[in-house]
Amino acid sequence: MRTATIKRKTKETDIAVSVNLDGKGVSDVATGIGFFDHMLDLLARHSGIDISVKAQGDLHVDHHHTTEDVGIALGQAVKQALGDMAGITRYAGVHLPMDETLSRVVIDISGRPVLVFRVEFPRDKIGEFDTELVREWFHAFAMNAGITLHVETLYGENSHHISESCFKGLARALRAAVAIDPRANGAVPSTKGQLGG
Ligand SMILES: [Mn+2]
Repeated sequence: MRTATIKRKTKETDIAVSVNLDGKGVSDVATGIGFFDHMLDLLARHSGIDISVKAQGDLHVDHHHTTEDVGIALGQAVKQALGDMAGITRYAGVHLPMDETLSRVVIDISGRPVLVFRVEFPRDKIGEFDTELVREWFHAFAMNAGITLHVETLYGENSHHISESCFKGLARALRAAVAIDPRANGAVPSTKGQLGG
């Protein structure tokens, strides 16, 4: 089974994350931030990855540490669950509509962490959540999962829809990229024979 559990505790946050890449998209998420829980819930549902996140953070400061540190822990969990990446599809890309918004998310499970994030939000906040934290989360996730991730919102008007299209796009791209490719015959999908450098 491709599973992993990560526990991460600092003076700012205390986080436990579990993933099952071959799950059914079941989420069990509690970060103390309603909108963020909504995004992680979507991520699980649409990726098919079972995701559990329990986070207690310094929300009296703001939502920054909790959002970023969940991204770090979830990225580490996905990387650990992927193991040597044998047999994975590796590349995937989707266009993900959410009403008037369209985002493109393209992923390479390369072992080389890169984020290109071309997303602009019309509003500074969605509920209590600072929209600038969407980028912080994607950056933390990509760096720690060791993936190359390109996210671009091509157009959109509503900040909630824009964020949702990014998370759902990541979900659908991840779903395809982590899937076992039957034609790979268990090989690591690189002419170098390994991923990560
Ligand atoms: Mn929504």
